[in-house]
Amino acid sequence: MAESKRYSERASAHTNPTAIRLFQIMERKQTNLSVSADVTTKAELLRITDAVGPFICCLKTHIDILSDFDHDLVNQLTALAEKHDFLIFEDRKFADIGNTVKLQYSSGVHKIASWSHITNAHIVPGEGIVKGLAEVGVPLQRGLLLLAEMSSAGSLATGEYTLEALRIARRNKGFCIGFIGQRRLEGLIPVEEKEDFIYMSPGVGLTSKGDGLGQQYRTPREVILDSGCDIIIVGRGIYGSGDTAENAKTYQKAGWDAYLERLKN
Ligand code: 5IU
Repeated sequence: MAESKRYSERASAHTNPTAIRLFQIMERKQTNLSVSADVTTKAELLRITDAVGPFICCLKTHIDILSDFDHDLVNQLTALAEKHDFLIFEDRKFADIGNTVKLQYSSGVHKIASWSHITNAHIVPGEGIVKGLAEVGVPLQRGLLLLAEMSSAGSLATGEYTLEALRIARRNKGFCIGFIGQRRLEGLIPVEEKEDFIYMSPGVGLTSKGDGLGQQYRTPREVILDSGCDIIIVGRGIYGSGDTAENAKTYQKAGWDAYLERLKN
């Protein structure tokens, strides 16, 4: 099972260039932390990114919430990704038919595919969404995550829907590198030894249990050790209050300690 292997071992066995880079960064920097910076100005996003950069493997963005988006921001984020050695994941949650998402991914104001190493998609429209995104993402060596589950209360992504995400990912292995979810799914359907999906999990907090708008938090230990996910995604727990860099360091340690403990099992 992938979850009992080191990230470095998984890097050597993988075939997707983005997945390989991600695992290598995780091992090199000893971090399974992704910071989600949901802020609405360029200055704030760049401040948070520079502060958390040394402690993360991946920065998760919502580029469409910025009031002052421009291409200089993309250049600066890309420079910070090189300076601190992390990947960029635009949490776009594509949800339309293949032909439309292809255009949303490649074009428009944001041109997501040109700078974002990883993006994600709902499977509501069916497999065509993956085919459409792949036409843009595969030539650029990008990686796609499917939304298998959500952290919010009352999420409809459960049961058969979640299993279908796994089946779609299996049929599109070169490009689908994993899932956004709350737990490893492989136990639910027999796994092939060579398969290795990355599980990134949002809804992570060390102190808070929720936000009054449906978000539900679990600890890094619950996510990495108990649920077998690979990467914790943390937002307000890091930039919400206190010292951003110190908070990131705390979550990095909590996530990495849980991973080391998992390896012992
Ligand atoms: N996010 C979730 N839950 C999900 C998915 C995405 O919280 O199931 I899919 C996003 C929303 C936000 C970040 O960008 O992850 C979590 O931020 P906080 O840690 O501030 O709640």
